[in-house]
Amino acid sequence: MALKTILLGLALTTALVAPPAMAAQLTVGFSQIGSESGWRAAETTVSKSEASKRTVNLKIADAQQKQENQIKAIRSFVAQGVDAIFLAPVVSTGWEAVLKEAKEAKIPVILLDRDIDPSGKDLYLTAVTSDSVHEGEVAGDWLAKTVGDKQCNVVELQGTVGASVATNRKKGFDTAIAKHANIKIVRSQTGDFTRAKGKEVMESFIKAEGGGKTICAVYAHNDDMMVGAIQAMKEAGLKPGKDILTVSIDAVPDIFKAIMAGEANATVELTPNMAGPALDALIAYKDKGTEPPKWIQTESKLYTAADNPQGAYDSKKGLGY
Ligand code: GYE
Repeated sequence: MALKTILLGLALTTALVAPPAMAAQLTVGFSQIGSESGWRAAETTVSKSEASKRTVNLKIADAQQKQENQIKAIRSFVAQGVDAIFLAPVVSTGWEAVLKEAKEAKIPVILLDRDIDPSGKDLYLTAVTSDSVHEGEVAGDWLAKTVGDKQCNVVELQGTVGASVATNRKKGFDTAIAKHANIKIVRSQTGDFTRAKGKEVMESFIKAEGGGKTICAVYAHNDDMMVGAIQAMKEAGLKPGKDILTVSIDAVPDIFKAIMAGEANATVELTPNMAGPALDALIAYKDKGTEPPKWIQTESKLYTAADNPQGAYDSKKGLGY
């Protein structure tokens, strides 16, 4: 073959395998709630790694649980002209004005892990969340199945007041137990999704319920509050997981430890990877104009001692919980 042909061939091959002109790197601003729970910490860690896998520049602003800080962060992302905004809304109301500003600036907003009121539907591109009503139902169904016909007084640790997930997890659980006259919620209070408040509120429930004797089960809207509640029960001389049943949500490594120790009974898993699907939807939208569905739903799976808690624990390690 003539040298010229070989050289031409080489040049063509190189042209074919050379990457196409690199799309401009995307910058995404993420208004994160804070670090109230192990799940939230893992979500932040996983978001960073999912962004770097896709060479997206992710700027995270920690709002320390305050909506006003989230609003400020969004305004600052708009001023910086980011390509998109991810928002984990601490509460479900009060977003209209700031999300309109983002919309006017043509910056798409994607909700992560919590929802806003339905009236705000046209103010965001998509929401990556679990079905949090269903999570509550899964928890309630597990309890109903476990107690059978036995009379069961439940105490409930709610998540942050006004958060979509707290409202929905309550609603789902209430619906599930409404079918069972023997199960009722006797006390319900917010523990703000934290271990410390979960423990504090559980202590007051135990006092109010004859040292815990009249409590059959604890339902907590997240595992961190349950870990706090387990501590409170142990300090009161009770045996969580035996005297008092537990069911909560998130599937953080520490709840698997408690399940293995026989001190917790069940958890509903929530993936900390909300950013991965959000980034894929965003990239497809930017590159090809693909409109994502309004809701990208993650799975909710129940775990008990029968579901290889050691394996679940191992698979969660290193994810930043
Ligand atoms: O379950 C809880 C957290 O919004 C789904 O927030 C999230 C919840 C999660 O702090 O642990």
